[in-house]
Amino acid sequence: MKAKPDWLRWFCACGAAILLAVLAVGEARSLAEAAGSRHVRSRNNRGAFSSSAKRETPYEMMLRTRRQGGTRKQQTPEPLSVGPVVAEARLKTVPATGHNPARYLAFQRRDTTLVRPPDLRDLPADVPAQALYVSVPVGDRDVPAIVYRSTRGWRHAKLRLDTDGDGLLSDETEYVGTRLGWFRVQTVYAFGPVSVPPAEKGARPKAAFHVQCTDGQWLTFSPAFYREGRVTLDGRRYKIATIDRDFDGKYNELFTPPAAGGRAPGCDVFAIDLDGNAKFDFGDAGESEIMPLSRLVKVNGDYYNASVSEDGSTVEFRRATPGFGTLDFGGEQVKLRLWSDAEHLHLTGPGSKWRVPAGKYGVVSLELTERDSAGNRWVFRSSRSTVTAGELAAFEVLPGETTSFRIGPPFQVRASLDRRGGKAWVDFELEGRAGELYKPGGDKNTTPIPEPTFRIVDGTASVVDSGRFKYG
Ligand SMILES: [Ca+2]
Ligand SMILES: [Ca+2]
Ligand SMILES: [Ca+2]
Repeated sequence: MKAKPDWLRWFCACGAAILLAVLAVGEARSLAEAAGSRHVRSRNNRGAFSSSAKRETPYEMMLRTRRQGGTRKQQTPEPLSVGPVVAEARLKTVPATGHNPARYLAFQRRDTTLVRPPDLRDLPADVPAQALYVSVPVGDRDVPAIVYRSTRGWRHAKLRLDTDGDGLLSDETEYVGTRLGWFRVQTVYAFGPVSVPPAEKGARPKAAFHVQCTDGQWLTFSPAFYREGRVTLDGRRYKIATIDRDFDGKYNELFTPPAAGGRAPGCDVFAIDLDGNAKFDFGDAGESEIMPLSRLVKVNGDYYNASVSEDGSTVEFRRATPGFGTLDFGGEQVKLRLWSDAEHLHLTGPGSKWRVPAGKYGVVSLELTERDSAGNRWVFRSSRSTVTAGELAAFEVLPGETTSFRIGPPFQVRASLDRRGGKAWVDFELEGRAGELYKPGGDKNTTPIPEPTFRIVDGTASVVDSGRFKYG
């Protein structure tokens, strides 16, 4: 939603906008509450709960079992037992061009700003009065950079990074952008591959990544190289890949929930061509051949522990036997996609109880089906931010234990305001009992509910702006 330039006026009006937006979803919300009337738990009781040891860390569990004379310890299986190495793959470095596994989960994004970082002491001579600045994530460093359209010659789009942190750009490589697809809706320039030497000499190999700038609003960064090799498991050969997502020179950072976003697991990435079509196919969590790095890989029904070396050049496979716990969604009809440090899963069906490998999980997407008292069937889908909100964003399944959730209606309406790239965004979502978030739209008896409308009014009740919410 585009804001009027008078920010003070907008600020006064935004509160009214939220109220109107809340009213606009009144029907969906009241119906959702009706659908949830069979749930009698109060919000104070919302969220995850497990049987006896639900909140215990492994250390606390150990203390408790010791207090109980060690009997429990004997009954609780280990989260994972692994055998000897059955295969070792050696991987070589290959460029990330064309259809490659680094295109999907291994890119990072940063918004631009018009504010020049105080550390940048000089600028190239052809910088116009207004340029864009961005901090580039390289491992644990933020490298300042400038993007601008040159005031000279062909007025090329250019990029420079202060890779050595001395505040000077004159000593840095100049990257000239190539415009991608002139008929695109968005204006996208591609730069690079850009290389950044390690902060300390010899500490890590050079980081190298591709950069794209979209509409001058944001930049994305994806690895210029990844590692690829082959492994034979149970007599069958598989192509595999390891990807250093954050350019820190290490390839072995495991997934730890919560994820930063639905395409941002926040860890390094692993890929395996399970169907043998010579491509790493990307799909939803639990089905994709490109996945956040985890302890377990399921190949042809068997579990393996895949141990990636720090430099990504070798992967050791051991047969693994995970301990299993139970995931219980209280009889709700759900479709769940989860990332984990154990196994990535796609779970579906009524009954909603599953036996899953013990591990730390985060829900990436959720679809919930409810029926109201009139027999209408409602389908609610998680919003993009569900991976970072509520109890489902990060939880643990312990071996031999049950982790339970009570989700869905009655919903609360959660509104937010954000200001990005010179625009103001008003957003709202429906929050279920475990703090999980849904798009306010949905399906009622297979018919999509239109996105709610909004109006912004100022202090004199005059309409400043109006429109309809849109959800991707
Ligand atoms: Ca410099
Ligand atoms: Ca890494
Ligand atoms: Ca494949």
